[in-house]
Amino acid sequence: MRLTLQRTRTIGIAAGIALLAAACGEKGKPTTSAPESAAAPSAAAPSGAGGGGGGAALSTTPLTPAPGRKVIVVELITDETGNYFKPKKIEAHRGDVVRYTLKTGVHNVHFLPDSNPGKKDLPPASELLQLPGQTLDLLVNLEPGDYYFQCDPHALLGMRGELEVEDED
Ligand SMILES: [Cu+2]
Repeated sequence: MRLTLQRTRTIGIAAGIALLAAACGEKGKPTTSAPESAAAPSAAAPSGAGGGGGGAALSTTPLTPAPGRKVIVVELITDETGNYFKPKKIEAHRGDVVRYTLKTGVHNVHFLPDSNPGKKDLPPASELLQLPGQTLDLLVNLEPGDYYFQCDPHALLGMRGELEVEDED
């Protein structure tokens, strides 16, 4: 009785080892097609800041202003008075970072092309921000001029703003 038990146990362990070995073997197989270098999109991160062209974008990761430039915080708010950007009018120089920051509510930021006739390099509409503290950074590299932006869900309720890009000084 005892012997049999012991025996089965040993067999069990042996089987386990065999299984393990098989699993390892499988993992060890040379991976045939490694889709690594498919396409490294140089999309995000206007790392140089300031100098460089390229379209603007609203970045969910914080950006750094160009040397000597600043971060301008614009809050996105829902409260008993409504839905709004604060401030709703901002002045920026090229190389500044406009940091849209969600305080309350659910909002996005959209530089609506139809409301910005003739303007180039408008960032595409952002996703909705839902978590307080979430940010969208815009490194300002737009041509000088006045730009309109809005929150899509609340535009008709007056959640609109204006970004004035100053001439270089
Ligand atoms: Cu909104």
